[in-house]
Amino acid sequence: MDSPRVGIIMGSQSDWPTMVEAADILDELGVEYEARIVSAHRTPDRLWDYGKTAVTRGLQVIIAGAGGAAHLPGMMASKTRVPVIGVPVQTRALNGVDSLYSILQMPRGFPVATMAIGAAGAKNAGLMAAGILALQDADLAARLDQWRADLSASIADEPLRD
Ligand code: RP5
Repeated sequence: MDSPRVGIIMGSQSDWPTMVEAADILDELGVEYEARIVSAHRTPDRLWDYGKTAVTRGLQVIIAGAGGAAHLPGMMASKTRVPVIGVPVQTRALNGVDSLYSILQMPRGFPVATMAIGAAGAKNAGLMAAGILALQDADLAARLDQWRADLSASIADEPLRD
């Protein structure tokens, strides 16, 4: 099996129903990935090791999802130059606005590409990762172009009437 080019990390098992959207679209596009639970607060040493070894393990994009005080994407961006795409997981208390602001407001010098809150953000994170990899991978670029064309073709010209 090829080594993963994308790392999908999340703060908790409870984030998986959101982050599976990223995994599913990467499966559909034939992109190798790994999925790991890495928590900024609960497993900081695991976060440190993951970031420290990301480049040497061949990861080219990291998708990081977390909710609430969502420090995982930003902390990962501080530890590796591998581009980090952040997914704000929807929370019960504040609907994910807490996650969004936690991920979005990075200090200058350590960017995180922040997606929309929840499942749409996770799916777009997968598509964004594929788009980055497609810059150097013509076969993947063709698959992504086809996926986009299929989506466009599936949109009706007119709304269905009741
Ligand atoms: C964050 O706390 C996780 O990313 C998750 O979204 C949130 C809640 O975690 P659990 O209490 O469900 O494990 O660290």
